[in-house]
Amino acid sequence: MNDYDDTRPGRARVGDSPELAAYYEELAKHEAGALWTVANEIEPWYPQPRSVPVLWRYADLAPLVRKALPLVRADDAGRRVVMLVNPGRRELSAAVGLLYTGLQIMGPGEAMTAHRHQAAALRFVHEGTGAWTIVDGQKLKVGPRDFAITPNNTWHEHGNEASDEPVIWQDGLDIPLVNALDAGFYEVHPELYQQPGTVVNSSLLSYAGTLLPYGVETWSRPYSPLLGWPWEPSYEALRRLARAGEGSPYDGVIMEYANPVTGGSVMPTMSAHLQLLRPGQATLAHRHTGSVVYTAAKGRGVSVIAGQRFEWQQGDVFVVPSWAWHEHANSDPGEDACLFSFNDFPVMRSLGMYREEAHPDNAGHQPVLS
Ligand code: GTQ
Repeated sequence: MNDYDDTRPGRARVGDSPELAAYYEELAKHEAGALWTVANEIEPWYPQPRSVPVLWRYADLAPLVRKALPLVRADDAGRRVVMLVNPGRRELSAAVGLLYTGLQIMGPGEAMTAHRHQAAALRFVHEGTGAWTIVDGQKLKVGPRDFAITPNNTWHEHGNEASDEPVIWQDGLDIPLVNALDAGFYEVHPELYQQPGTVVNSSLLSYAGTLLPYGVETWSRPYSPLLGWPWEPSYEALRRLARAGEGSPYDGVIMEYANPVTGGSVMPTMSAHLQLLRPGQATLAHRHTGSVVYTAAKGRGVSVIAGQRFEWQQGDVFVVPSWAWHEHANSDPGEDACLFSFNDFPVMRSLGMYREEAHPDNAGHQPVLS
């Protein structure tokens, strides 16, 4: 039986008649409607995302992002960002599902003003060595392929202290989620800029080891006290895990950037992963609720998403909509490939909506349609 058969008993299947049409008009005049006219649409058999799979090539986007540097002053724009917009989610400024992403450029010596908002933010650095951010008074320096978080409602500002090259980093925010919940707030810092503390990278000094600070403070906020994850130790962690075992059939060797105090996601609404595909490795297809934004961090490969084939290399960004079949392959026979990604799984899990399944046919692979 076809899963999509809405003529089955138990589904809404009311025909048309002039009497019904008149009745619907009467209801509409009272700001009311008949459930059975929309029931199958608003309660689909399984998720029907408006988002489509998309890949944005860094080689195409980076020149466009650089173009914005002389065109708009940072002070006027607030944040100088080129957003990646899913054709199915334009009205929400979403890259996929309820996740936003964009490429932000900061020129040499630039500093953005401080603000805070209900939306949570994360960063993945594409290029430039001079980037810094101040999160609630803590200054953090980040370099290429480093990951950092700006939890919701923390004061934050950032800039580029290099004298000769711009920084391009990728922002990931849950703005569309916050707006879907009608819960958005935004404040500009009363002094426009924060006073950075005297110790740089203090969250890394305290929390980036395998031991945790003891007895001095108890961390009770709902996000990770560690705010940054440099590339080298993150990549090294993956390589070590690769030595310890096979990894996941769907994701290769995959790790989560974790809150060191709880072991859980770095923030309550978004989680981030780093995964390694061995030379030539091809994973099996699976699907799950929750949307994912991927950034190729190293190497090159191919991902098949909802039957569409996407070739990627370092810097490219692509998205997997909720419940879309997807599988990844490293197309280099000699080098490993790494994907950074962020997602809304913590939302799915905390609301009891996380589901996952393996592709049942074709020895675990989906048919490639295009
Ligand atoms: O840095 O706080 O790309 O508020 C979009 C909205 C970045 C930020 C974005 C934001 C930010």
